[in-house]
Amino acid sequence: MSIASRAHDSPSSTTRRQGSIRVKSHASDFAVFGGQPAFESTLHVGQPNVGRRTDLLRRFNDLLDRRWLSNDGPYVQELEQALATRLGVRHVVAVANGTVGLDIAVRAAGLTGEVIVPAFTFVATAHVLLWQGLTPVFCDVDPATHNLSPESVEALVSRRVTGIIGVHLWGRAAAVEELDDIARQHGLTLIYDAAHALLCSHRGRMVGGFGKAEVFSFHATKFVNSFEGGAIATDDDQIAHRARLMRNFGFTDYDEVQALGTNGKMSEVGAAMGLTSLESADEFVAVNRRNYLAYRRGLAAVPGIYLLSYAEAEQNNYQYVVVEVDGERAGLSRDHVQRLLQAENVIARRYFYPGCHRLAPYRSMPRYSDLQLPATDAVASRVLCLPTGTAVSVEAIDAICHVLAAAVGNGPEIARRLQDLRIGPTDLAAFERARS
Ligand code: T4K
Repeated sequence: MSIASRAHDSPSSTTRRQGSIRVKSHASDFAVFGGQPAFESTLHVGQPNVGRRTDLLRRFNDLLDRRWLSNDGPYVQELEQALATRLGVRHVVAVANGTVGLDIAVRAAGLTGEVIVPAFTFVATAHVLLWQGLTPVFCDVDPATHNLSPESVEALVSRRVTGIIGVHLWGRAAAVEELDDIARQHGLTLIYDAAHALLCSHRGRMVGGFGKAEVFSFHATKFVNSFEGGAIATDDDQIAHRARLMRNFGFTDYDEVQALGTNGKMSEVGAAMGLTSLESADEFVAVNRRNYLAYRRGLAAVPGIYLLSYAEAEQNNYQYVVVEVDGERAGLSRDHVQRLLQAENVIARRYFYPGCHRLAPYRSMPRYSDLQLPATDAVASRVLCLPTGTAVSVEAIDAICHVLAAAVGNGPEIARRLQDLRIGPTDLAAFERARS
């Protein structure tokens, strides 16, 4: 990534440079209206972190020399041990990805019938349930935390419900005490989708040990990655045993299958990346925190664009920089902001718009077609994730914040011009036409 370095050459614009930032003062300075983009190359949310390359390549050589590429190899075992130690849990079962991990955890924990899940989450959380014939009961979130609202969970408990999947969205822990109480009172099994929450804590305790099991993702876009990958963490010996069997077709010996299972194994090459990534995790967190603080400084005085905060008393991985755009105060909707940034070569993401209940296949299923989840709708219409991670410098963040401040400064005019151009949130063709 590099901030645009050429001086602006369009005679029709007043864009000028200040330090390394291309200053935008008027609506016409924005790339969406023909100005020079703030960045010459594209900035993404989720650009992968890469740990120490020499260690990674050494591990690749080792595993090739060993000719042990998968099936519970030494790197997988080492990664599981390293994670169990860092998380303070009895068992970690490494898996091929977070989705398979959730699938296995749901089965290993014995969930049946209906399961309460937030609608404001990555669709995988819901898909694993429907995929195995269970019924997701979509629940609203608390608009302040973006996590399951315990009151709404309580209201959805019925005799068909056997469990709850809480999500620690953005790495901020769910309301674990309240959810624990509800689960205990009603005899429900509580598990967590901890895809975002590796190395995060709640009241000083590491995520990984809450509920019956917690599932992490080590997808390429996560701050610790194993290319693809995930892990189930649990203190429950039975769940761990079942998860290990299920991960490997139910095999207990060469010719002995004891249970139904799938292929959820992590490869050795993935585990090598995971170990290397985990070794640099504290450095990644430090960069993410630096970036988060840079956004906090840069957006502090921008009306209508509010950065979601992380509790400093806890351990956080800061891997998601999340803002909420208040359209009225900013003079621009979230979708307008996303469009503007896209033209500046900043690909911000509307995670997790529009909420699972409004995605296929759920939205056309009678159970969900009229479902009203006002907090989910409101949050999903405001949230925008901004680029961070080791591929993003403070200088780049200053430039993004400058673009956002200037956009809000010209909010009503920009909104009007975008509307005149009929640029909608997913209208890429119109966007390209407007740019050319
Ligand atoms: N539960 C929750 C709450 C989750 O958020 C997720 C996954 C899961 C469960 C399931 O875990 P996994 O089965 O995935 O392990 C991405 C990720 O694919 C997904 O892992 C993640 N959550 C989700 C929030 O984000 P997309 O659809 O946004 O991916 P994509 O291809 O648009 O990539 C995101 C950005 O990252 C792009 O702008 C480009 C950049 N990127 C991506 C890759 C793969 C790179 O720069 N390099 C890369 O190698 O889902």
